[in-house]
Amino acid sequence: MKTATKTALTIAGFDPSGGAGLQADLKTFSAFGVSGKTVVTSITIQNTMGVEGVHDILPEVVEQQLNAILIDGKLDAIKIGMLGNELIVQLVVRLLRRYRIKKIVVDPVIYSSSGKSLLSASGVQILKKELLPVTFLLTPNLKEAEILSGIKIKKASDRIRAARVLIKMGAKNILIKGGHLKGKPQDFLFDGSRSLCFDADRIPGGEVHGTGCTFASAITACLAKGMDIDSSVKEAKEFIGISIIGSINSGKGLAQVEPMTSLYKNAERYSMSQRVLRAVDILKDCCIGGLIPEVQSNIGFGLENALTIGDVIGFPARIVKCGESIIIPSPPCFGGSRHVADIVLTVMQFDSSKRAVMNIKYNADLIKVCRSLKFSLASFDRAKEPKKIRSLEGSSLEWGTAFSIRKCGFVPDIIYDKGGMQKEEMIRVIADDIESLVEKILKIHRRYLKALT
Ligand code: PXL
Repeated sequence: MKTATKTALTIAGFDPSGGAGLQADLKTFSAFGVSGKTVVTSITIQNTMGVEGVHDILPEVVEQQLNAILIDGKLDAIKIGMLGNELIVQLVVRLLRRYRIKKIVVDPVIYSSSGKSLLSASGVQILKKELLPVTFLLTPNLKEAEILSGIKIKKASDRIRAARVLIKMGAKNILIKGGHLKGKPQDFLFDGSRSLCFDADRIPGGEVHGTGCTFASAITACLAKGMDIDSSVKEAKEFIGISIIGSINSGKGLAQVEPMTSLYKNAERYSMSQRVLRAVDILKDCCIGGLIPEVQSNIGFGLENALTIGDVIGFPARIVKCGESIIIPSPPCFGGSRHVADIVLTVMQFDSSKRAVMNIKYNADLIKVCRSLKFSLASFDRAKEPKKIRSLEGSSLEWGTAFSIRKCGFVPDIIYDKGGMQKEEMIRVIADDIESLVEKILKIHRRYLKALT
């Protein structure tokens, strides 16, 4: 028999576009390995362009759904999102009280991103009066915190006043999300005596639909797994960042957060390491030792949307010349090749479809070979690197790569330089992916061998 995993329930609205509400919540629970259950409170009519209509479910139908789930087994945590109206708020509170569930996260959904009301005015009053006293964590955005507390939040210090009011109303913990304030998005957690701020960098791009639901569900999943509130918020914050970076543009309106991003990324990581291992096996079999420079070679292959060195797989102990062939002293890993990863990340900023790079030795014959293969080439001169950049460790290759691409007008197949003070001259071969990189390397290798004989 399958062992029971942790379970979480979401009580929320249905969004046909799949970006927010129940669907986002369920995906998020799954991404954390938590088994999810869903009770629908309202059917919204919406797509990526906004909410057109709202049809609340009959209160007795919500009650029957909730009862069916509550009698069926233990829930480790509950997330509450859109409730629609006061009758639904009331019955949810009544049932939750009866079952004495402790870990209740309330995302007080009042308006949609497009401004449509998702909770009636009297629903807001009942939420304040009856739902907050059973709430373990309330996760309002700034506007919701203002509406519920009656306090205008203009600056960071207003948050604690609003949070105090909400604690007085009965919620045990308040997390006021700062995503809509100017500057760095900072979330503010308060338990009545202790406060904690969570910082993150603002992710470029416009507004993304479904972030509130996904964030609150991620916290709920962490709480369900037994994590404490601080670690739950921290982990959920990381998760929502990754899910925003992976957001999907599937319609004519807003992009939608993608809670599966971290799972997709991990699956991609696994398949990439397999592909890279296969690639070096081929390079080994083809005895490309003659292409390896004094400082040895490395390969970098970036995840789709790679942003940091940790998103680029490479060989921590490089690819080492061993006579005519090569050896791999240690297996590839993400974050394993700083220099080549710097090149991959820079290339990807110009053309995200070019994700693989390998450095090979430079000589005039090899440049001739690359030209004869009709590869596009660009070069940079290390002596021309601005002093300011040279003093920054690790930035030379980024500068040289960006310089070459700008000069060329596109990402070429080859970027080379003739070295500098204690820097060996080098050729970097650039390709879409690891397989086409191997193809290019082997073309160079074969023609180079021919040229030598
Ligand atoms: O993001 C708030 C929200 C929550 N739940 C549902 C929604 C929306 C916003 O549109 O549709 C169902």
